[in-house]
Amino acid sequence: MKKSGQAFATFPKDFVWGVSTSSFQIEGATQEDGRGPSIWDTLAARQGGIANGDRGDPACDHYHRWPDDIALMRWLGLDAYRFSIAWPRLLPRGRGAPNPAGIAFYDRLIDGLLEAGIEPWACLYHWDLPQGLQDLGGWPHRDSAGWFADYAALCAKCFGDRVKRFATMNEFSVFTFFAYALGWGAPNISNQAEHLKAIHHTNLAHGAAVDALRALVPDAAIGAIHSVQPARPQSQAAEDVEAAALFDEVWNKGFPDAQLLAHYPPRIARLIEPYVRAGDMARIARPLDWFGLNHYSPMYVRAEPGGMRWGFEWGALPESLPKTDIGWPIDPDAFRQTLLDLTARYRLPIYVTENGYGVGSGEGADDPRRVDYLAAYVRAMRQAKRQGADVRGYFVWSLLDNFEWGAGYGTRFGLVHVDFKTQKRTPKKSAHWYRALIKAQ
Ligand code: IFM
Repeated sequence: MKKSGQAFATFPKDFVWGVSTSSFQIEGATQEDGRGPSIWDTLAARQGGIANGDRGDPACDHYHRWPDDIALMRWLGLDAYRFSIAWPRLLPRGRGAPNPAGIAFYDRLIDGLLEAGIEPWACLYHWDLPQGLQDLGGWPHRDSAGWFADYAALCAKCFGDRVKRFATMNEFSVFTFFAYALGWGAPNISNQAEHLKAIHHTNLAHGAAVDALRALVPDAAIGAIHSVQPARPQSQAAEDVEAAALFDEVWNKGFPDAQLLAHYPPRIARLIEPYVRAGDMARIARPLDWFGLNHYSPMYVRAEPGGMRWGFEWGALPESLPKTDIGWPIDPDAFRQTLLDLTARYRLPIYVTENGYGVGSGEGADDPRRVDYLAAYVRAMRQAKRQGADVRGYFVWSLLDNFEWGAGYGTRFGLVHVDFKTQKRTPKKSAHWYRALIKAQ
């Protein structure tokens, strides 16, 4: 990887520079002002659910410290901020009577962002399903599409006068795969039939939410956010190549193909058929304005009968590739290629809604490896743009060190260091680097 140096890649004036976060990972205050429990609260309360017994409190206490966090964003010089709305804050049981205090929190946040000249990009779902809806069957229940559409309509009515960028969900493939194939993420159920139903119903929920948002906020630019990491076989053995092709459908293509091309990729299509009703694909494939890409690194896969309920397992990583502190391969050229491939396949403007560098533990504000990683990925994005990729914006994951799901507070992705005991925020070297990059545009 080349060193970051001082010369910054430059981008058009209207290129959007931002950071991303999500509600459960930063807000804390899980029991305050009428918020209901989410499936991640339930998992965290279970013995051994999250590393170190960590929970959604205190996270970054963003629920109270949002003015400080907006000040940090302003200091960074951001154009936009992608956050997610906590469904259980607005609708404590997932449906029924809205919670005015939850709505008021996002009103304050959105108004604060607009006053600071930062565009709010709201994602409606970043994995914190209300536990009340899980109790009714969660995403494998077909009614979940309607529950989500009603919640989307509420968000549109409350915030659509000021928010004009909406994403329906973040990383459909990841939260369904972790929950229903690996049994690792909430609600922690490992069962392939449930996984297939969850895939189809989150796709239906997406389509229904797009319709609700369009009807209520006609001038909104609406997208969905996908995790796309090139799937590579561990070896050239036929079974590993086939395993990587299947993994590619489950992780990368199952959702955007359904939403943008109106069909499932072939291997999934055969399995999901029992759950698809007449007219469903048209309900899912509603016109969209942009493609949200979360990209970190290529993934290596090998065949393993029965592995992860699908017949594959994580493969060995090539020795030759450098890795992040948490062992993710560093390969900026894979990012460049992904941007070109997505432009060709889906023909939508792409916003990179996540890219970042994770560190296992013990990191302070001195993070030169994160700076090198981000600099190399931004350069690769510039190259992809020159080669024809329609990429219009870039959001670093993440503004703050935060709750990293199953790893709890042990893994840090922030540009800004958070001391979780005192809640002191300290911009890292990477924050200074990102600020200078934005200034140089
Ligand atoms: O923290 C997560 C985020 O919630 C979804 N995308 C990947 C990030 C890093 O693991």
